[in-house]
Amino acid sequence: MRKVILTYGTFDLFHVGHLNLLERLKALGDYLVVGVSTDEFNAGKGKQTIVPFEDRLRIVQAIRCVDLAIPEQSWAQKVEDIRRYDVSVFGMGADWKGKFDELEQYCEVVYLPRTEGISSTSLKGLLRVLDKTHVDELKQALGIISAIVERFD
Ligand code: C2G
Repeated sequence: MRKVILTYGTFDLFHVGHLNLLERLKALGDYLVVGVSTDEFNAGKGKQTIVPFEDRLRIVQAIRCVDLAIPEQSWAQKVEDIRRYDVSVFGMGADWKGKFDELEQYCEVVYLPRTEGISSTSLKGLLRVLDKTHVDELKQALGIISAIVERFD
């Protein structure tokens, strides 16, 4: 009788924080089901993703500790998925602590520590700095600053 673990996420710009969480969750059982938020569902979360859903789903499915990747299309599908996959444990990172306690009537609910110092948001910030238009803005600003410095020389 396999012990099924379930989680959900956007997994944009897949990074080691996501991997740590998925591996920690897999260690709690034998079979890990991961719901990957669709682009439409993310729009509802107010989340702008860089990597399209199809690619995020493929990447998560390819992760060794993941047994099944499924689309996450609504907040409400969790109960359905818990029943469909006979889930023993639902788990999320600790930033969601308390948000899914109502699922305790269906299965165990755990919140695991997040990996500090990395997030898709911070990676997007880094990418923005490398973005060409942003570099042009920085060059323009440097031109203005050097003109001011010259006047004081
Ligand atoms: N996470 C983590 N450490 C990080 C970043 C993320 O442990 N440094 C965890 C989050 O706590 C979450 C999972 O990785 O459990 C996926 O994170 P996101 O892709 O940001 O997922 P989110 O947008 O929070 O979507 O229905 C639940 C939502 O779909 C969760």
